[in-house]
Amino acid sequence: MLTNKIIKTSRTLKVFALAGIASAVSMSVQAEQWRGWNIHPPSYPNSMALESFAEEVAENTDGRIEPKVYHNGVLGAQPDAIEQTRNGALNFANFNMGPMGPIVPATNILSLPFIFQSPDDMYRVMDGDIGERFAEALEEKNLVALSWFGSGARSLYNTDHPVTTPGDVEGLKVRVMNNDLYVQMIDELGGNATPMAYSEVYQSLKTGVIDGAENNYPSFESSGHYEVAKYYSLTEHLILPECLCVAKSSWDELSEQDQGIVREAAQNAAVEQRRLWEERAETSRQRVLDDGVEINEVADKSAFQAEMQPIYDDFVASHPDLEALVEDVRAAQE
Ligand code: BDP
Repeated sequence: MLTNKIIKTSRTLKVFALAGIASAVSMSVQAEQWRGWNIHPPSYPNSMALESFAEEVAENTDGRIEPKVYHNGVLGAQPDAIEQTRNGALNFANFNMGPMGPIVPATNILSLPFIFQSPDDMYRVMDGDIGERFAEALEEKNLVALSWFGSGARSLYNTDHPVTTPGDVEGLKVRVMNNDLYVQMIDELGGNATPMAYSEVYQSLKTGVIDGAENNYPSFESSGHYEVAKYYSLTEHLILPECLCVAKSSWDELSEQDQGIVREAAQNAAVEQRRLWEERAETSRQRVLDDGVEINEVADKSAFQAEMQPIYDDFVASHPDLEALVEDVRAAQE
């Protein structure tokens, strides 16, 4: 009887011990579920690139990290998503540098109108040492920028008339992204700027709360704004980089090996995004033209640039520590 009991007990212990090992093993292979924020619909170049990133990370880490992308801004507006990624509630995201300015002042340099001469110049600058300096500034605010996406050039559009001179902006109510710099930008042109979430722009255009906004071809098209705003004027005043950013807390938890995998996947995603972008910009341009949008060139962009000088002056006056970086961004394009 007694021996029987001992045998039984030791069997039970063995079973517990095995269960313990099993749960330890399953804990060590338990996947990190990463939630990723994305404002665009699934067919947008950035979205497709984020999906490839997620897939490559899951595959190359053998499922240790399982990123999932939430498209269409369902996880919130961009300024909120930036905060959530900074505090680790979200793990990764594709952010535009426009709404980043209020949090990371150095990135406002990228929002100075006409700071980049072309998207290619922007890529060249961001892919080099200067891009590293922006990445360091982001990291100080708990965002690890692993690669840079493109977003073409942003131009003004409205429901009423073509814009060919700064005077044509006079009195227009223009939606801008959340950044005081853009309020000043529209003010200098004599318009009235309204910072507003991207998701609210369509309805606001339709109901006349605003007369116009500004964006690149793919966003102008995919958001449906072109259905309402029929005048797209090629001011090309902003050429903004976007990051594939990971929350610093998520990044710091990774082994060196996994950091390497995640970084490489982000860089591959940027290559893909930039390629897809080229195609999509053309498709979107064609689509809005087919829908009756009038696209006009702006022959004298220097007239718009001249109006922007106070923004540069004020920026440097309030951020003397950033003056050198402004100069370096400019000099890198000479
Ligand atoms: C798009 C950007 C997106 C911005 C949006 C906007 O890719 O990140 O949120 O513009 O205007 O071009 O808010």
